[in-house]
Amino acid sequence: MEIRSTFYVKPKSSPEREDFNGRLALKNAAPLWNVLGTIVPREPQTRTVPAIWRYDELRPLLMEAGRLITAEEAERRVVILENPGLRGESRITQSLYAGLQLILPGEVARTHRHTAAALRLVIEGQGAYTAVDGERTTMHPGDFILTPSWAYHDHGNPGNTPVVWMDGLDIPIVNMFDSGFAEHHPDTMQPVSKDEGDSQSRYGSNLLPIEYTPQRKSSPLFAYPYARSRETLDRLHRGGPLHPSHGIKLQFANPATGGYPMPTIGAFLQFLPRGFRGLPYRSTDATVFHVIEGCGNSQVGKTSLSWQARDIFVVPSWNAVTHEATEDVVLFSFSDRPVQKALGLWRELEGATT
Ligand code: 1HN
Repeated sequence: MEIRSTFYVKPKSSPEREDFNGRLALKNAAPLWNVLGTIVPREPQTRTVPAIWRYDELRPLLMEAGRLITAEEAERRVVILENPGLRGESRITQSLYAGLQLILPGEVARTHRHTAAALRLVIEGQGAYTAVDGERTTMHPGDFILTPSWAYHDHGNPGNTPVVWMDGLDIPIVNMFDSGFAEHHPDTMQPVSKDEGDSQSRYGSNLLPIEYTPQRKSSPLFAYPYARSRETLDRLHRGGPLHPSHGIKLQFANPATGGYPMPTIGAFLQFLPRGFRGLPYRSTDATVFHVIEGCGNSQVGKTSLSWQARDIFVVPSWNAVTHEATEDVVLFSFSDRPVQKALGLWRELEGATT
């Protein structure tokens, strides 16, 4: 990688130094002074680039995948969204994976679990379910659904329309630690042991089981229905005020702790009224946005991205972003913010300059 930082200037090369570097290389060693500015940048120097995935362009390809391979053969029929700066790495940002998953009427995606945690944001279709911990949740467009680390999960579509959702996983984080495990459940469809809505009643009604002690690091509420969060945005919009960069922006919460829904992934929902022109904002958590409603454009660093409902776009770490809404807009987004905060790394800045 080219050194763009002014924090540290790479020393000049000389035949003697090159010879020395060559002899270090033979011993699996290298001089720090040639890489210091790259590995310790003055500010983030990411390979992740601003990018957009237009649903209108990807949907026909996803439906073609539906003819090419079954959910059974694929295990999960997913088209990975790869950042153009990170091709071949199965990631949309340095730390996160994203994909578009299709499940056709009558299909099931068999039960498995893995240490990587997942979120789903439903994009289109009705009548599919995802099952976690013995409870099925029916998926509706805009619903935000969690699959915690090491939780058995399967999907099925007993309805009669194709169902598509965005998957977001912390795979690059898990793999950075080489802590990935996965296994199948003995049953294709895990046994249903709870009524639909059980976790919603138990944890999602401003009440908790008496003396509740969290059983895992993720939210015990694994579905956040869009109908409820949309109504919240609507009420808050009527009450104002708007944040100058974010409009009305909320974070999804673990009702048992008030913290993020998962230890590795934070998720957010925001409303931008028609005509909104935000001020620039930057943060160190590269963020994946999905447009639930409306259209507009975002200036991301030097790149202008115009988007409409169902598109997905990425704002890399420390890139200034400015959102504009040409209609009333609802944006869902997710990032590794909980990890950065836990490690004391997270920074944000309002305004375009450092
Ligand atoms: C996975 O288990 C799902 O359960 C989706 O729907 C995408 C990408 C990589 C690894 C596991 C799912 C995945 C995945």
